[in-house]
Amino acid sequence: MMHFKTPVLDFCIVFSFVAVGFAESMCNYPWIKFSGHCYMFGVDKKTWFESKVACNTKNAYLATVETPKENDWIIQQLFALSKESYFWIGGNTLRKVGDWIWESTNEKIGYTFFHPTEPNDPTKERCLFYFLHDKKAYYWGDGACRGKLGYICEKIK
Ligand SMILES: [Ca+2]
Ligand SMILES: [Ca+2]
Repeated sequence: MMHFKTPVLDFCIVFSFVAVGFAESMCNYPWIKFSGHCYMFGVDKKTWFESKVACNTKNAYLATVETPKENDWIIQQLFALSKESYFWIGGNTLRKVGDWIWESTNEKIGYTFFHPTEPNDPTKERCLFYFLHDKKAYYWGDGACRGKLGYICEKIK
């Protein structure tokens, strides 16, 4: 109990309260935290470009899905949300047909989770989205960028 009164310990207690408060304030509703990032699931339907702008105005970007863990977590959220079956994410081939990149980083898409029948129209469908197949499973597909879907924003916490 003697130690509780030392200035150093008092400082540590105050600091940890401040640190926890700060971290929580960075993923406020409707943002959801996963692995150091915050995600927001938009269900007001927008084109891919409108979705990108909507994310950018929230200091975020259309989601980049780079690992199976991130993909699995997002799909869990989509099932939990169950308000919309189509969601834009940040992948596109706008610079070159068949050349998938993430819009926010310009990096080539490595890991993918396309349905076996997708991508199925490389010249016309140049933006990346999640869709619910047979009401059972979410996959990625290529879609016409002007289509109006839900969207997933992501930002660093
Ligand atoms: Ca990501
Ligand atoms: Ca397609």
